[in-house]
Amino acid sequence: MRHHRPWIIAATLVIVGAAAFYSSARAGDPPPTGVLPADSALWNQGLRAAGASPAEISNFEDLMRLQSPAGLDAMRERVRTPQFFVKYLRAVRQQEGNQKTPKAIFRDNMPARSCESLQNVSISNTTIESTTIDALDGSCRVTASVTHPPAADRVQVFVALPQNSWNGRFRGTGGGGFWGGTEMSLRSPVSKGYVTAATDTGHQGGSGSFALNANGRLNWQDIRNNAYLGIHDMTLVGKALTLAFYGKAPRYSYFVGTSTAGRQGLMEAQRFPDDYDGIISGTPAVSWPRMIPAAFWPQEVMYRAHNFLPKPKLERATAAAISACDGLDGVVDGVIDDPSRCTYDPQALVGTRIEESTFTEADADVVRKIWDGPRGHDGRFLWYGLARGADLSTIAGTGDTPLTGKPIDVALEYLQYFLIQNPRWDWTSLANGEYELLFNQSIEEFGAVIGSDNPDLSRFRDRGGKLILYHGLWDQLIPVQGTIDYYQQVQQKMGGARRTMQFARLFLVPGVDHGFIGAGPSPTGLMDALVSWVEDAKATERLIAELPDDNGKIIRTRPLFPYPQVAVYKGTGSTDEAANFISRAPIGKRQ
Ligand SMILES: [Ca+2]
Repeated sequence: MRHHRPWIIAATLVIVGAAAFYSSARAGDPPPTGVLPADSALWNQGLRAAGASPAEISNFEDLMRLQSPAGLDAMRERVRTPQFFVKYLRAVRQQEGNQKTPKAIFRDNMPARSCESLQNVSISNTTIESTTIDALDGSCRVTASVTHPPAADRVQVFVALPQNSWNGRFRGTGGGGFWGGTEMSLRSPVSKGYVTAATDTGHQGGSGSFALNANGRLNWQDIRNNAYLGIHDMTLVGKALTLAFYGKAPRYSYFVGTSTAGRQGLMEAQRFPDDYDGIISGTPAVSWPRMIPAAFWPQEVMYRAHNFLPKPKLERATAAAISACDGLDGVVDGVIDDPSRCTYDPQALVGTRIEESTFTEADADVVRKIWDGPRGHDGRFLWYGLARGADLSTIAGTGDTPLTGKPIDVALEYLQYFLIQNPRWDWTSLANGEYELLFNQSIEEFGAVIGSDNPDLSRFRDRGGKLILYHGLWDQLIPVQGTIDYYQQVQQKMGGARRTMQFARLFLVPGVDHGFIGAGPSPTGLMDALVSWVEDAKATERLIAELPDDNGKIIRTRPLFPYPQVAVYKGTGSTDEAANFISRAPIGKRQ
């Protein structure tokens, strides 16, 4: 657990998904100012000292511009952590998978016309709002907006096109939480020669308030835009501009992202299978209408029990589960490789002194219910809980004196705006049994629009599409079991495990959280693996995960094999070296 805390902090900054989940403005907060804070000169210094490139510094500045005043305050706290910028950069580069720049496809990869002239490209229901040359990387930047008559909606699309050394490919990016996406995601892909695009999916910012219009009624067009249309619009506009700019369409198209972007990737494979040749869907927010209310479940449990647990108790329960189950995988390393085999019960902690208080039977009951996940009045299964080992304090957040619940924004706002449909709703008015009714409503009202859990990927498969799914087993927001459940449904629908492996593979990553950070090594090389699979028919047989120390030095590597295979220590050699682990089918696991 030594590396857990600082890396989580870095991860919150890195992934727009996590950034939105963790630091999105609360309903009452002033909106982001779009202006750089006074501290930015100091932060630039820190970044430069840590070895940041101008593009990386610019990305950090963009991220700061997206923060609300409250978000900036939180950031000032985080920046004080020792070695913060070293860790931040390491996590940024890790998230990018330390990917290579893929080889250029076309001999002639220069634009056929000026950036400015893209202003005159005609795309149906689309207005080109601006064209500029980016001062930092020299790419042609186009902002466009798409509408869906008769609705008077506006989906903004941001496209970056390399002015030289286009690699012949298109790459779509996605968002996090309620964010559809941001321009900030463009810098890294365009630097590797991709034409790349992002979209706000029809609303700005990270709040769920867009779900209601001025009259307090559901804004269905914006909900659809956020659920699935915005990413498709972005893809069509991005490809049309590519064709116009270079005189040729992209040879290959990829969509890459985690969290909400992971959900968006699955949605593309299901609804618009012609959009992408390859999709990387990390820690996907699949089954959103179940998963998001499930992120409120710990608050429902604690509120119903009149027993809010302080963070040290939650942390103790997690630590106790890890030490009880660490060795089940044959290596004592602070990581449970297969949490589904860990049945540690918090009853064992009852009577333990934790700081100022004692762990009680009631505390054990709360922790047990959080691990089990949401259940209905008769014990009916509603959704999965977090795996043992995952940090509980994110969705079971508490604070203040006397101690009270601090629901995570994305879950609270979903209840407020989508389900109760009242921005002034107070969650502590939730009646007994109401949670289950809201859960049912969520599935029935929004399942078809935003669920993205249709297992029929035949159209995507039949056109040669390839899908890499990956998920950290200690995800503290999105229960990993939901992704396993979805993948098993795909296996059933698509003709079994072997046939599914031919186009879709799932990699589970032990000991890492929603940002792929933790006591376990984080996966690398995902983008390179996908490009090889799509373009050279080399399926991804394994990924290598790496664990850095606080200075960014790699101190452990492990292989990751496609589900349901697991990495097992062969019994000799260092457990810090991937070469000493082999692939094995788990015992007693259904496939
Ligand atoms: Ca272990």
